[in-house]
Amino acid sequence: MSQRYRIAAILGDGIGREVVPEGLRCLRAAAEAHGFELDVVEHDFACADHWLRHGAMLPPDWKDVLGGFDAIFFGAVGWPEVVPDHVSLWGSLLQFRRGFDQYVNLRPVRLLRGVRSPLRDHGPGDIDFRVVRENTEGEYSNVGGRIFEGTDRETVLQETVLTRIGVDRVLRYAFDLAAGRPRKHLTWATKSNGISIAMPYWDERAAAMAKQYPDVVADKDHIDILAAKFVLRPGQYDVVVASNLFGDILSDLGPACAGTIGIAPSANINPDRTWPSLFEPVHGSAPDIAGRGIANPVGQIWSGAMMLEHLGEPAAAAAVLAAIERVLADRPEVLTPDLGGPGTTEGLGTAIAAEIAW
Ligand code: GGG
Repeated sequence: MSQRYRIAAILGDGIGREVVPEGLRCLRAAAEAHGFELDVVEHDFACADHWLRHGAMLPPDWKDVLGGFDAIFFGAVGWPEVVPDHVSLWGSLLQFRRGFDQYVNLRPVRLLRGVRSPLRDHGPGDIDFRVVRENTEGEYSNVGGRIFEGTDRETVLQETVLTRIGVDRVLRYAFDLAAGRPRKHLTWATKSNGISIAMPYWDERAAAMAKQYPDVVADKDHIDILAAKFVLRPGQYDVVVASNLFGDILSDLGPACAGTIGIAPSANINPDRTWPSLFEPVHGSAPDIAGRGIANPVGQIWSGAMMLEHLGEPAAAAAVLAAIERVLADRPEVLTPDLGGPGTTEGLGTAIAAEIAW
């Protein structure tokens, strides 16, 4: 009997509603070609429409509803005309990351064949690194408040939260990842000269972890110069580990250097496998282009490949990525406008699915 995986699909808002169907199209093609089954259940929460109907982003029993799936395939969240962005994010995606202890956000950055980098002198293969973003604490703490509101003493505080368990577990994941890669190089992002309590602690834990990995060449960069070096010399990076906010920024900047944020995938991983992991493109809901059928589905499809890898289908995952690369390189007529082509979301998704099935 063939292996069967239960997948929760959440389309979310904006272009999430356009790219998830293309991701599913490609996943189904991969399942057919590689002899496994996908049991996909779509959920209509974690979107502005759910907020309008119920006054909340999620149903109260969301954890029971999603907790039994093998993985979650997520689009994008955010429709600021209806729900303030911090409300929609804290009401959905951040609940999933925390509730399912998805403490690693793995975001590959690769310059693929067929994609032009805005950086001079960079071609396919020249950029290939992984951003490991801490995903459950740090600057995304929701700890703080406002006092003396509406007075001239109005004061706003928001704390960064680092726990020893939280820092060590994401560092360990990143060092393990670096140890398994040919270059065995890890850079940790910091800002310990300015953020004088939290970041020296982050540095201390990273330096202690480095001692346990003598084969990994580990160094640190302050976030400001690290961002500059991503643009100037992205080829020097291999694994970059960063706090929640720094990792979020770096994992948008990296793919922008590698052509377009539209192709960037991510995996919100619960490495202990006690809860489902969640796979989503790095990009958001992009209200400015939503509904026009021109969003790039590659970030969603590549996230699907990461999901297959996580589920234990590495051959199918590799086939999806190879199909993406072939279509990007050889089918300029189906590429979406962010890639310089005249194509549509559906056209690009269909072309990649056909290539997987071939
Ligand atoms: N597909 C990802 C998405 O919807 N992102 C919206 C967003 O603002 N994310 C912030 C984050 O990843 O922390």
